[in-house]
Amino acid sequence: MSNVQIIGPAVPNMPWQERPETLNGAPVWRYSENPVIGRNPTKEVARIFNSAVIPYEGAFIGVFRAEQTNGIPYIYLGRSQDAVHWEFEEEKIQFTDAAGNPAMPVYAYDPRLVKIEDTYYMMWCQDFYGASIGMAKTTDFQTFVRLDNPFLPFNRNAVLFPRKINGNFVMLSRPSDSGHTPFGDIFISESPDLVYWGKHRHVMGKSPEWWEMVKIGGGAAPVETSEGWLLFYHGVTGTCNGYVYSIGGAILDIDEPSIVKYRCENFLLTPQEWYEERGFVPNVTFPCATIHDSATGRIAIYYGAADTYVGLAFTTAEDVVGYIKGHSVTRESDTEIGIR
Ligand code: BMA
Repeated sequence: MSNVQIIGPAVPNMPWQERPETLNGAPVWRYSENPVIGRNPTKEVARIFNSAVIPYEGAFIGVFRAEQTNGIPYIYLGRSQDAVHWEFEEEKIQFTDAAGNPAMPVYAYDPRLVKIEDTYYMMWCQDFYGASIGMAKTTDFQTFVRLDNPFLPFNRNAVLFPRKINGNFVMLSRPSDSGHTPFGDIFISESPDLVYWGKHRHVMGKSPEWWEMVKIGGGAAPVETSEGWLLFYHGVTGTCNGYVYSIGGAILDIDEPSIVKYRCENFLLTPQEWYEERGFVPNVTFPCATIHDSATGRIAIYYGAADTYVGLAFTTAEDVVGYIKGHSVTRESDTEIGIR
């Protein structure tokens, strides 16, 4: 019996490969058949990456950042029996307003997907007089109804927690500029109704660790565990040849998630395979979702690779929480409540 429990449903059909015997560094290992989504996945899409998947009706469904052949990103729906082989709809997701009228964003990228009670919520980055967060809900993956944009521009990397905390919806986000933002910390906001957002708090910032010196941003929706909220996020460093995006790990307090309990000083995964180092944007590993099984503690991390592919990596709650705790370095800006 594992010492670290995942709190949530069992997903016995989730994808899985055993940990290889030779693994140096963090206990996160790549799927041997990566990338799971290659180039030109459908007629009018050149690349799919930075995408979110979730168990659905005994199989899996996902919302995929698809760079169309005209270069504009939108979100496409995909379905899979095994969460490895995906079939995509040929037409992008059509959003409507509450009255059912078309309400398409100008563009949409980096979606996340979270189920709260019986509703699935998507968040993504879109134009709102500059880069900001869009949001929609669905119960059947047929109709997608836009919600009000939760935050003012500029903002990216919004991730809703998979349940209310102290009675409110809770969302991470990363205030930014409208370009290739050279700064950025993770903040948290609360809402009683997904319309009015407030009680903003700072969660954690870029750190002196060299792999996350420039900016960080929320990644997969936090996983509820017996140790707190397990957060896979991205950390960015700058080089003479541009940014490098790695995957980091932290554990947030279960009732006050603006408090970081543990934060791993090492990256959990950094670009090293051809599909992470070579593509539209080289050297990017960008986590957007996990599938996890409470019965076994297994976790599959879905990450965008080089703004071109989707990769899959595995860990267990026990392994990764142990590693994060064993290599934790927190600073005052992590452990404080986050108000100034
Ligand atoms: C960020 C976002 C991500 C992208 C990354 C690297 O600003 O646009 O979608 O993966 O840059 O290009």
